[in-house]
Amino acid sequence: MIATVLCGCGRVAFQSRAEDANTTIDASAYEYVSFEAESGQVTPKFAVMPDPTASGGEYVIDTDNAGLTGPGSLINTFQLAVGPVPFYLWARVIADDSASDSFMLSVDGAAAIPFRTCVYGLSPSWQWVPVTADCPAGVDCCPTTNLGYSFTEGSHVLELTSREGGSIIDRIVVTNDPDYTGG
Ligand SMILES: [Ca+2]
Ligand SMILES: [Ca+2]
Repeated sequence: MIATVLCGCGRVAFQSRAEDANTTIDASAYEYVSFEAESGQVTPKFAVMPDPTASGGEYVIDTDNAGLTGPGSLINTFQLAVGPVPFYLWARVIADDSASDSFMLSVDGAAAIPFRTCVYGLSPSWQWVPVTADCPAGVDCCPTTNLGYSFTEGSHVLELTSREGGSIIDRIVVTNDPDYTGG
């Protein structure tokens, strides 16, 4: 937009390009690491399912009807180029039933916490949701604070295990952009 205002003067136009370059540098201060859930290590009763509406044409579902403490897992490993700074975890999910809208999530081997994919409510459509602080006792779905993880530069591991059978995850984003909303 600056280039349009200053159009007609080669020297100023050059400066505007420099400003654009600076803007790009500022934007790139945020890191976005994005990967398919199904690119991870899938152990039954977690399973990969084909779906033309899923990112990459597939998603991962916990097919264990028993839910909590059931067998199976999804393990995704990712690399970060910066840190330690607060990072946020986001996932593309379908949460269309209160009985199939959560996993247990362990980050870098820490104690597992509930990851409620219904944080923005139930919907039959794909939606992006953050990993958030847990809801009050007895509340299944609620918008709460996005959890920040002070990840160091290098390799990290996300492990999902069963909490509610039928829960679905398609794609994962790890970012230090606090204004990120998915996609
Ligand atoms: Ca639930
Ligand atoms: Ca996918």
